Amino acid sequence: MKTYTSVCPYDCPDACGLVVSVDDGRVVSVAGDGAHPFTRGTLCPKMAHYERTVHSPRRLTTPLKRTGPKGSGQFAPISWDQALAEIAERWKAIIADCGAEAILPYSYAGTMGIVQHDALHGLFYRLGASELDRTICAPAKGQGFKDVMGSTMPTAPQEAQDSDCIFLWSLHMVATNIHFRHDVEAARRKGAVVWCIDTYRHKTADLADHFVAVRPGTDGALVLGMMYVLDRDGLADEAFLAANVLGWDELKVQVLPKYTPEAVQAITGVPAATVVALAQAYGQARAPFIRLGSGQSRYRNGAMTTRLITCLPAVVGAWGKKGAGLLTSASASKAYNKEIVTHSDWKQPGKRIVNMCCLGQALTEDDSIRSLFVYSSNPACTAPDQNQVLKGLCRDDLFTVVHERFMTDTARYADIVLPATTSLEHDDAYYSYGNYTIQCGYAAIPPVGQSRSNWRIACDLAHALGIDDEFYNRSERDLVEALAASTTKWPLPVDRQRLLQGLPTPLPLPDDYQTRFGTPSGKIEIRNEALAQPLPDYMPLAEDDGTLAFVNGPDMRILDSSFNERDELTAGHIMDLFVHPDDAARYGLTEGQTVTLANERGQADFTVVISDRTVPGQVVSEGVWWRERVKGQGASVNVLTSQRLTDEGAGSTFYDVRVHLTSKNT
Ligand SMILES: Nc1nc2c(c(=O)[nH]1)N[C@H]1C(S)=C(S)[C@@H](COP(=O)(O)OP(=O)(O)OC[C@H]3O[C@@H](n4cnc5c(=O)[nH]c(N)nc54)[C@H](O)[C@@H]3O)O[C@H]1N2
Ligand SMILES: Nc1nc2c(c(=O)[nH]1)N[C@H]1C(S)=C(S)[C@@H](COP(=O)(O)OP(=O)(O)OC[C@H]3O[C@@H](n4cnc5c(=O)[nH]c(N)nc54)[C@H](O)[C@@H]3O)O[C@H]1N2
Ligand code: SF4
Ligand SMILES: [Mo]
Repeated sequence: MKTYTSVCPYDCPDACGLVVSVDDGRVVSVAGDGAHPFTRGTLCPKMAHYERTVHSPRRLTTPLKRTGPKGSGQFAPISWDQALAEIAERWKAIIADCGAEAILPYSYAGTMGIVQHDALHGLFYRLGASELDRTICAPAKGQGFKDVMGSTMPTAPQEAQDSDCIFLWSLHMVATNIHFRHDVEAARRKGAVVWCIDTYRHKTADLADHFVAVRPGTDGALVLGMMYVLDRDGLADEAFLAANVLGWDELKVQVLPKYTPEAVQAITGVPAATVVALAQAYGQARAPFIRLGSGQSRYRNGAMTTRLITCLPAVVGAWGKKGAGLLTSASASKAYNKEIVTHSDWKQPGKRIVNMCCLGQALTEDDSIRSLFVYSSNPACTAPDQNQVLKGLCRDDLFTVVHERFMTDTARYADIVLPATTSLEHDDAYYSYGNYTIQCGYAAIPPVGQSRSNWRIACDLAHALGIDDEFYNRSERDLVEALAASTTKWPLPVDRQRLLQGLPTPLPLPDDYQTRFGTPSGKIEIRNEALAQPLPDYMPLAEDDGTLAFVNGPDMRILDSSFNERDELTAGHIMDLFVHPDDAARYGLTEGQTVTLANERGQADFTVVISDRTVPGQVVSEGVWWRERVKGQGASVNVLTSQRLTDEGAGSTFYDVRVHLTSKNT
């Protein structure tokens, strides 16, 4: 038995350190690394048995060619040589016929490792293919923070240990950021109070001292109500504001008067007294710490909402105080020079750019995309407007290649499926977007079956297409070493030896990282002259058709659609729907019955769970499930979500959904 340190590759802010035990070429167990500054020795339920994913009987082990209709899942094994030759031949013909923009790559963060994540970018730039705008997660949140703080680094999570008041804002911590709980509990032991602000009372809310239920998409108004009270009650830090912040005086005069607690109650559904209590808790805290999740930003007003929340620490002068701050996403990726892998110098100007949230439109509005290459992502399940995406994937004139570890919803529509390695079968350099740690992970076992890594595929395809560049002779290990060497650009020295040894490596933070503001003015910009709307204000959402708001939050057992391969994790309830007792009475629903949610995009069936975890007028379902796991027509939550984009950042609006409910027996 041998043990290796490694990194969790998934799209999760924790980026945990792993200790992997290997016996005779097989992974036998995976544990949390006690030496990792954020993992602190524990893993989430998904990764505690990562070996069941790595050695799953569902792993794809050979290239496959479709033998039945698209979506049927009927394939026959072929050799790698056949698969690569066929892809090269088809692409050459498409390029000759309609130009390389007829090829669209589609990928996201199936693995967060930089080498594998970006491995194919250069190849598609070089070909002159259409480019993908990778916006599905939370670009509006990033933009909203940047609008106020510029390049200022968000606060490190461990700082919260010294906070006396922590706000878990739009964050289902127990599901999506479980190791932050260590910091929250450490603060609590010293007397900190915890508030949770969300649309429904999930298991994270159960851990908080106070829960505030806000109407979907209205947090901007809630923040303005808090600022109204902070100003009214003399809780704003006027000295800090005068010295460090632009625009507070204008905001006070031009915007805040509209947001009395009563007016905010009408918009947000938060009782006026709670608006006041929340503001006072924030304003009176010695060191208030906000951990902001992404849900609030996935609306048509999402960037504006984040922008308003980002103003709060400035109003009370929280920046630079021990224990205080705001963590949206950590800036650890800045430690590396990603260009070593990405090769954006190969980009060709003027190429078509497809927003990944609009894949359905891109594939169906005309037939100009003739080939789709999907890797590290499962858009048939996770992209919005599932019915339109599936319609596009059904096109007979679309040549689809999917590089995957499992027969996902998307792989079922492929003409050719290529088997992919897991993170324990390839090398990579990782960073966290929820804490300031970086780490390298190296192959601990040989590839399962004939699977090949993204980097290997990039090299194979380059050679098959006759692209002769030295870049494609480099090894993964070589790229990892180059990335590790590039960390010299981090403001303080990084322990590169530790990093190359595959050990969790903390990024040291400058003493003034919370007080040197990375904006053009050098000040916090509540008023940002560069924006179309220089002063922030709440943007109401236009009312859509639909009687109920539909919140489709994360599930603890899976991660986006990853881990659906694990029967033991997905055996319990899926597609449950929290319905408030008042709505259950209104619709005459009983516990456990099937209901249909529908809107202009599609319909899906759910099992009713009557619960006061949600509020009247809002239904909630957790998890993005593979279609094969969903009863009936295989319609999962994304038949209901929309391809509309956010106000800034062109991001997804997964939570900005309204639906009608019908019960099967009425
Ligand atoms: N177990 C598990 N872990 C995950 C994931 C997963 O699916 N499952 N997904 C991974 C990915 S890709 C990401 S980006 C992160 C996301 O991690 P988070 O940011 O925690 O998750 P989100 O899905 O963005 O939603 C967070 C919360 O926002 C709430 N919310 C929705 N609308 C509003 C609103 O208008 N106001 C407020 N205050 N709250 C609102 C939702 O109810 C939800 O509880 O998690 C990662 N980790
Ligand atoms: N309704 C609803 N939909 C959502 C969300 C939501 O909250 N609600 N969340 C959204 C968010 S935040 C995100 S980020 C997206 C994510 O959506 P996706 O990008 O589709 O992410 P996953 O579902 O995790 O699928 C990743 C796939 O990559 C594969 N994979 C893993 N490692 C590798 C590798 O090394 N190589 C290759 N080739 N493949 C690999 C995995 O097997 C898996 O099938 O989903 C979005 N969809
Ligand atoms: S908490 Fe997140 S980073 Fe840690 S092991 Fe689980 S999925 Fe991976
Ligand atoms: Mo995400």
